[in-house]
Amino acid sequence: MVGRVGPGLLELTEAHRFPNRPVRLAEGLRWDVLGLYAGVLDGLRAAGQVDSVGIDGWAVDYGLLDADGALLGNPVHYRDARTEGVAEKVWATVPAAELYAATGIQYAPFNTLYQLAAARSTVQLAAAERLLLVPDLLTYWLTGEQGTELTNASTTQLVDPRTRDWSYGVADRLGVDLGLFAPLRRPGDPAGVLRPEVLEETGLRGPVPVTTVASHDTASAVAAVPAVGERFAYICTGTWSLAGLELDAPVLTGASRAANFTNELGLDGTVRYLRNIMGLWLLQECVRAWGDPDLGELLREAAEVPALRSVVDAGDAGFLAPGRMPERIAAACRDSGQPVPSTPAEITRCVLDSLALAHGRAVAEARRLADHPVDVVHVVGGGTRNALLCQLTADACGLPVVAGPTEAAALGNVLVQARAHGLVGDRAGMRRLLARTQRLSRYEPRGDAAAWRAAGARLAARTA
Ligand code: LRH
Repeated sequence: MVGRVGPGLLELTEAHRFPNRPVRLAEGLRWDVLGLYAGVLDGLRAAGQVDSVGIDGWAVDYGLLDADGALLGNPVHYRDARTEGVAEKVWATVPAAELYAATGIQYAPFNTLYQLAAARSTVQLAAAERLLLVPDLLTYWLTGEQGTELTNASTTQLVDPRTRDWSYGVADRLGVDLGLFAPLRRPGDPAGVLRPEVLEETGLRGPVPVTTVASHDTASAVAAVPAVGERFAYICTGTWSLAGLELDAPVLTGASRAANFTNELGLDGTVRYLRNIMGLWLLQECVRAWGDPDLGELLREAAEVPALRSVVDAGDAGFLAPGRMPERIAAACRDSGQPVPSTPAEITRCVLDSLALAHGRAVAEARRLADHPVDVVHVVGGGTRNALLCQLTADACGLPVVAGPTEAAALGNVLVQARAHGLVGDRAGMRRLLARTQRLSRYEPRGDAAAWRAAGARLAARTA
């Protein structure tokens, strides 16, 4: 994505798009990270001369390097089964409540901390001198320089959200060698320049600076929420839905832990207080199983299916792994004594109702747990293209939804680079520029908030 930024100007154009296809090997689910790097180089070639480059990507996963800086094996996908049952073993050393009090990070089986515990006795980890999170790994290949960007580092569950530094106590008790990680760097910090070999391959003229951005894609997306003031909630929709608030300080209470809210770090030391919801992954996996039918038509048919007939718990980690998603959704409805959706339109409606319900519950609980007022819900990311999901989300939240921008992560990435180069002002200034320049749609809540509350209560009772 190429951004152009100036006074009253914020434009994004797509230079090149490439798929990110995980590969299932005998040893498990792996990322094709060399394919991704090749895609990045193709993207730079297509982009042409640029003033700065920044990389963001998904959280928690990493590559290991040996003493020569060579990659050891293919990075493991967070949906891989290796972390099953690992958290319980970690909690035997540091109880879950203490981990939450120290790191503020929600329980998810794939947090880097649990991945490292799962890898403990592997040859690769023993041989590793360095661990780089995926965006930091790509940045390293572009520049030859290593660092650990803070917003993404927070998703390892090894960072203290109060000091915004490593949680030395947790690492020590769990035997995690923090020396594996490169020094922390923050959004806006320089990250080096494109290596001569990269310039040669892409045809760019050096020097081209690489700038540290909020390298966790969700942190970049939250930075690009076009909110005015502070009384807003956001939902970053894509493969995941990340629903919550931007706060100045973490919420580390027992109630917050019980509700499985996370305190990830955002731009400028803010806290992203949010909950992970399975997101459009549920639909993507169904669509894959159905052989990629026309999505527009499927959504039109789903809009005709009566609302809230059956809902599943879109926060359930049981939906994490790929495969057989329509059957798994139907089984979840059957097991909870609800009508079983069978046609693609019925299953799609069940997924969208379930997502909207989970969005509504997350926003309501975040408001309550953080004691933070919310007048409007900003929906950003790929899900903004799905008008039915946006409308249902407004209905379930009982609040207006402002949808857009779609490419929020890319815009947040570009704006942080632009700010580092003196082109835009502070966070509020970035948001004003977004609100002025991006196409946004507004959805008003339609009546029956009580029906959504009742559906939520029914689901909670059935899945208890
Ligand atoms: C979204 C995301 C999310 C993480 C998940 C692993 O792309 O970064 O914030 O929880 O991937």
